[in-house]
Amino acid sequence: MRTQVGIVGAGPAGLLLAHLLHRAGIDSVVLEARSRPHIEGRIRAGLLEQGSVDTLVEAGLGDRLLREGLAHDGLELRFDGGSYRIDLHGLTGRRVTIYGQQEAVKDMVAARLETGRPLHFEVGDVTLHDIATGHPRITWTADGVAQELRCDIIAGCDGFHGPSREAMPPELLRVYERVYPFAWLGILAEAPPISHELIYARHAEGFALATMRSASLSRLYLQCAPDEDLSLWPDGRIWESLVTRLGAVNEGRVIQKGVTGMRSFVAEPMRHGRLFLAGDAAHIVPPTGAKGMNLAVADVRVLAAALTSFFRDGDTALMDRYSDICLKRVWKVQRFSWWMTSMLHRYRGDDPFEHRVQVAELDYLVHSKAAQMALAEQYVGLPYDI
Ligand code: FAS
Ligand code: PHB
Repeated sequence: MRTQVGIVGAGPAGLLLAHLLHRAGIDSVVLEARSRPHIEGRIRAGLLEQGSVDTLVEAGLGDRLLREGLAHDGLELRFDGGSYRIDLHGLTGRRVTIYGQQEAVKDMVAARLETGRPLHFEVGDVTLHDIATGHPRITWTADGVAQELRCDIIAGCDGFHGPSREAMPPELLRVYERVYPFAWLGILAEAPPISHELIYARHAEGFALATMRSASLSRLYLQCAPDEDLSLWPDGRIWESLVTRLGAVNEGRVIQKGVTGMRSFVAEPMRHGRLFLAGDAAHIVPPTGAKGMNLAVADVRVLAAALTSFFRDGDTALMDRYSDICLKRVWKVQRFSWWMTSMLHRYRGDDPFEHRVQVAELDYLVHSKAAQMALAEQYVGLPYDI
């Protein structure tokens, strides 16, 4: 099999890249380890920056997003018994949109299948070869039959646990990581959201976040231990803890429950030879800043432009700058996500100094327009570098 770009992974990064390349007349093959129902059912991110919405709409992927997405002009912070709204749109003229990641994946899978170009599900043993040459290859198995794809470029969009980052020469790879001493227990519940906007709550018992997927579907998270045993959290205990931390909730049938670990992770560089990493394959952020999927979109915008220059004009300038351009944004978003996480979570529960400093940070934030502008312009999404 031969193509121009071999894409490993059909998450937001891989699917969006395939779509943008197809629109530029560049051929690709997408290889995905899981089944279509699995990737379309994976409950993950939910919040899109203005730039991500604009990117999807401009690419012709935004019809349902514009119909069903929930546009938000602000968010709420709760701490020390108080409740404060940050006027995102008033401060920046931009807004964020709630649209489940799995919905965006469904839209992009449908768009890919409509092109008739290859998207292989349930592939096995994906292995990258000759990435430092001009003729990289990907081998894999489909129904136990060995396959090979010869291509000009490989895009590693296979998430944190995929093979692409592992294919980078270890002596060239620099990894930066911080693992947080807590996780998020997330639920999806058939209950109307308690507010039309998101609520981030800092509480002595721990962090909580009230978000949503529709007017009748709530998405709620609460801070828990990093190795939390979900069996110790029956629904009743979850609702009780959410009431303690948020002040009030609308209870309903819990239809999904899971624990998500929290880490900050960056692998540099994001490119070696003809292999380009994008999205979670290169970086992970704690979800407090709602940036994971949005960073994947930002990487792919740069990669699609770089590969278009390469295939159309033989110009490698943008390819050669790909990693540097992406990492400039990645590190700003890492810092923002780390800051939001540090301000809102209980680290060392009995540390009175930590408690006072966190409350002071939040108190300064909600009483300073300058501080609110700093939060707002990062939360709605910084302008793209290119
Ligand atoms: P993805 O991980 O989405 O996609 C990678 C794809 O590669 C997957 O489909 C995988 O099956 C495939 N793959 C892996 N190995 C492969 C192989 N060997 N061969 C072929 N395919 C392979 N972000 C937020 O902003 N807010 C949140 O609340 C949030 N919650 C999250 C909860 C969980 C449990 C996780 C894991 C992540 C969460 N994220 C959240 C972050 C998440 O949304 C990611 O940032 C986003 O999925 C990144 O997209 P991709 O880079 O495409 O990676
Ligand atoms: C979500 O809706 O899943 C969500 C929103 C904001 C976050 C994290 C998750 O910071």
